Amino acid sequence: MSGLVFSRRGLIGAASAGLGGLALSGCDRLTQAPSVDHFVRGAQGLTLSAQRLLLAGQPLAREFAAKDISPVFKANGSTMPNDDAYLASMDGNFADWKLQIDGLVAAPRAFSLADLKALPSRTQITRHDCVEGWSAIGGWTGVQLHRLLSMVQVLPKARFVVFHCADDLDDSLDGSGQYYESIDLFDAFHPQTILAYAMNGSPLTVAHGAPLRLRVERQLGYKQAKYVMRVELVERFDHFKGGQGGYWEDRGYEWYGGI
Ligand SMILES: Nc1nc2c(c(=O)[nH]1)N[C@H]1C(S)=C(S)[C@@H](COP(=O)(O)O)O[C@H]1N2
Ligand SMILES: [Mo]
Repeated sequence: MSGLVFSRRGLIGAASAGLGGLALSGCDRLTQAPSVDHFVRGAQGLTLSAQRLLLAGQPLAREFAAKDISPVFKANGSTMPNDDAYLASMDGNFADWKLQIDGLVAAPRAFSLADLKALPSRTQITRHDCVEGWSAIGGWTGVQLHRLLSMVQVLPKARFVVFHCADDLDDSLDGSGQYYESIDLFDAFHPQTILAYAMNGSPLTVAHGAPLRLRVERQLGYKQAKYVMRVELVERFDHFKGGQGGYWEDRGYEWYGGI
């Protein structure tokens, strides 16, 4: 496997060659035809398993024991979104809340909190590192993002996952202060990348991002988007807000916030 460079197009190309030399270029037009639809689906499946194979060599972020959990885990950034729809939903204990997943997917879908909790979950105790100079160990339970992505069927064109949040940090009227984040498909399919609804065994509090927040454990605190309302699959993110792929990235932070 050494010497393999991660490239969705390369993998799809290899897959299509193996399936009889069909080229996938121009697949946007081809997906209209039902006979070709079957083939594209097959290629997508192959791409996902190829991704999993590549991820097999990927390190997991360190996981800790329950005894290591920090007695205090600071809440940082927004701790109470100011959005009316969010606040109304919060008053109803998020019973009417839904996570929308759309963009470059074949089957866009909305998930209630109950839907998400009914799926298999993952719990991980990890260290959160904020660029402001503090760290804390916490336990997170949620659904692995790859499960949701396979349910909505990511299209071959997709390269990034954008998380749209409920909070507007600088209260700007034009929405430019709305928190958002993005990761590539590599991180999106990583087994420790989860959308968490519980922290240290209890439902996520509003201060920590209720009802749902991202945990992408090999990256810094600002990537861990809280109050996630919508997950959008995109080919590029330069048309969002400041074009750098995240609220803090638009204000100078690195897009890949590796630890
Ligand atoms: N929606 C949203 N997500 C966010 C933030 C925010 O202000 N709004 N702050 C980020 C930063 S800088 C950090 S360190 C963590 C803090 O998560 P915590 O409040 O659970 O400690 O959330 C990140 N995700
Ligand atoms: Mo942070």
